[in-house]
Amino acid sequence: MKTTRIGWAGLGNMGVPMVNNLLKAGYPVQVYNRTRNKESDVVKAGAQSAAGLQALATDNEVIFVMVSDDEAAKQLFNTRDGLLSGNAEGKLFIHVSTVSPKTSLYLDECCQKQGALFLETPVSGSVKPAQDGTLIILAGGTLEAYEKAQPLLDVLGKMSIHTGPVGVGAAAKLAINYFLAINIQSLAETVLFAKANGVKTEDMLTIINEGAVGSGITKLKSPAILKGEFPAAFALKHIVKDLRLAKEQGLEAPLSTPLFDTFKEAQASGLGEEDLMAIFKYLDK
Ligand code: NA7
Repeated sequence: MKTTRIGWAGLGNMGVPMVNNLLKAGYPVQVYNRTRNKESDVVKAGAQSAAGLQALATDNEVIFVMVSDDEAAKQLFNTRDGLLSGNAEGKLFIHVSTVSPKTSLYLDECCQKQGALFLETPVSGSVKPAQDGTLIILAGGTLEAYEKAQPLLDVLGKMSIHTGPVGVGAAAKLAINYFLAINIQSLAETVLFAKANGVKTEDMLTIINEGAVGSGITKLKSPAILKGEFPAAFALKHIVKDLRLAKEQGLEAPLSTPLFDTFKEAQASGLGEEDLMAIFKYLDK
């Protein structure tokens, strides 16, 4: 059994498999999720349920936060009985959610005021790499915080990159998710264009995946396209959020506006909780 006591707030699609990997690696993990009954699976796997957010921070040495967006993260850190409401001095907060660099810098400042260390570690990869412990972790923060976090990051990912100070990891994450969105939408558009001209979807996916343009993401998403089922590995609403953040961060590239608009419209049509590959369903009309 490892001795570093870990707290984890946020047990969504990503949080659960990541906690499971820390448990499997022998770490004691205490958990908190806003909807508390969603803690039951990881508790069955050996985690403890924390009394609340304040207790999560005071009882543990390293506290991970993995929630939806900027507002959720700010709430968790700063509500009256939140993570920073007790004595947080000397704690290391590792913030895994995808948020804007501005929010990340703000959370870092809040932690510094309490004498705590802060590291942003958004991840590239969704549920499957989270389950397999093969995420790519984009760290931003001081070298001290990064080195302290490294043994835990090694459990969660196949690699971590210390990209620079707080904010740079968040920016790297927005950039890679822009690339992801382009890949997903272009895959959907290509297959639909081919289908409209008599090419079987299965054949078109084979042509893509066996050739130089095939990639990890085209291979990963092909079964969902063939089945026509899109359970969320990475919810479409999250890519809308990330594209919004990227645009707020200055992304004005030619593809960015139509891409953002299409995913936004798909979300408005009711596909927000499905996987981002459900853009295929939205465009297939
Ligand atoms: P999910 O599966 O949508 O899970 C979101 C989590 O965030 C879940 O635990 C939510 O708790 C929690 N959440 C959302 N809003 C709040 C507020 N206001 N307060 C507390 N907790 C909240 O997301 P993923 O796990 O796929 O992704 C997480 C991040 O990684 C996200 O930034 C992605 O872009 C990448 P709930 O269960 O609803 O009570």
